[in-house]
Amino acid sequence: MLLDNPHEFRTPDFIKKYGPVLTKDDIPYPAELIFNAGVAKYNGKYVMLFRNDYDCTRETIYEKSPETNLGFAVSNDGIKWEVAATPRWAIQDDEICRVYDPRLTVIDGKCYVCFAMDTRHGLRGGIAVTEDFDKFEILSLTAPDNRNMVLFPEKINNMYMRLERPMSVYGRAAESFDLWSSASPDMEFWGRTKLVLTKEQVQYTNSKIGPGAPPIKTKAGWLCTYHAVKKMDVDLYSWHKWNKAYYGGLMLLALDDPTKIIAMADKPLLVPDQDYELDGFRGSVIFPGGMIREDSGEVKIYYGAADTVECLAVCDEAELLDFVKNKYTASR
Ligand code: BMA
Repeated sequence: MLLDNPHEFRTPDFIKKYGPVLTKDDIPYPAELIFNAGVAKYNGKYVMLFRNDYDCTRETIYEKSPETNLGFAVSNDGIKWEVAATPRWAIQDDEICRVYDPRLTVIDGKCYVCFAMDTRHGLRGGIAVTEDFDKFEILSLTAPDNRNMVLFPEKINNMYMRLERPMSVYGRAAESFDLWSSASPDMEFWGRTKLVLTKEQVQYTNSKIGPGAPPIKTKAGWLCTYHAVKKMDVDLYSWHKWNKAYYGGLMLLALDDPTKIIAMADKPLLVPDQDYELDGFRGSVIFPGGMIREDSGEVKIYYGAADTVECLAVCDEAELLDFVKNKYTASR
């Protein structure tokens, strides 16, 4: 059965959706919701760190929060994944409740993991480094509340840079979160924090925005995805009452100063329009977390769909650049 699509936009036709590349059926340990993965090319393979929410069912998930761990998978082609026998990262102690929504960036041969950490005293954004996806060394944690951090893949003007989404409570209307950047000389101390994109600049959102996948470098600028939330008047297909649609957006930041936007697509890049995106734990959620540019110019975009499965969409860098400058026409 094809579900009704309640969205006013459609995914542009140059995006080829592959569908889910990882679901709970692929996981050799307790797993229910597989989504919001970070993906990178590392030591000649594609690597993925994915979020696994488990110990939950459709009936009970709102009475009892699921458990969360991060699983690890490798691939030769970025499409078929081999999942490691055990989960790789789960932290829980008196203060830390869980880590989730990882994003991966390789810098100078090391793999950095940005993650969200729920603690008893608020939500923190963290950066860790790993060489083997077995041991993770945490390099920095933000003050609460902050999350959705992504790192640029190289130093810019001699500084590491990240995009992030602090959650302003007092100075802003409810759930009006924006996208910011910070810089660091060493991955530990972060400062020079600047506002990059406000939710008012995104025409198709009436709620919050936040970074998506780590940016990729093109000759024209840094291509960055972000998520943008629209509260809908209709109930979306979900395991529970849910009306927040998440779209994938696209912007281009200046190469020498990525706090400056040089182009922005006025329509969403990824719109939930397939059954596996429309229906699930939280229907109509698209959450980009990984983007890989191949030497051929092909770009692979990985995203969580409906907070239930991990998906892949493929397109071409040239088409993304046309789209971000609002020059894409279906007939090109
Ligand atoms: C956000 C985060 C994401 C999730 C999204 C939609 O606030 O919790 O992990 O994918 O909501 O539920």
